[in-house]
Amino acid sequence: MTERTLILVKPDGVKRALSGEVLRRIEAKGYTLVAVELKHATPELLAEHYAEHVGKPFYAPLVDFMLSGPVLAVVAEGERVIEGFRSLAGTTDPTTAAPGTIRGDLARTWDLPVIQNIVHGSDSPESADREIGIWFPAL
Ligand code: DAT
Ligand code: MG
Repeated sequence: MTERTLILVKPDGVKRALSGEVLRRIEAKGYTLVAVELKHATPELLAEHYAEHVGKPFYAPLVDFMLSGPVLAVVAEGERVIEGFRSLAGTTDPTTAAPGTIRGDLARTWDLPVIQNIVHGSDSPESADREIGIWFPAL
């Protein structure tokens, strides 16, 4: 079934000039770009986006990190794109993310209070609907 997902190139990816590389991988896989916009997050927007993580020990450093620079917000469309992009991204910890994935190829673990792993991707159809509404209310 054709679906849409919300992808973010996080501040580490934008700073390292990897936005184009992430878009290239999304397009090379055959997904369609529906919306692409450089945005600055706010604490309020992140509290919605990361609602499931509010109160966890890494939440405050996660917010600081996500506010440390612009993010590239992307809506991509395609057959099973939600799980497909999660697979392209690789697992959360970049040290053990599989080679061939965005996180596995392009990130490593730093001695930081929060994991910096270049990209976000929605994890379910419900999350995708919610997150697209947060980042692209006009869509
Ligand atoms: P994912 O981004 O793979 O969906 P998540 O939703 O569990 O992972 O967490 C959101 C982000 O928060 C994740 O990309 C990196 C950071 N993070 C998650 N768990 C962490 C932990 N135990 N320590 C530090 N940072 C963490
Ligand atoms: Mg997540």
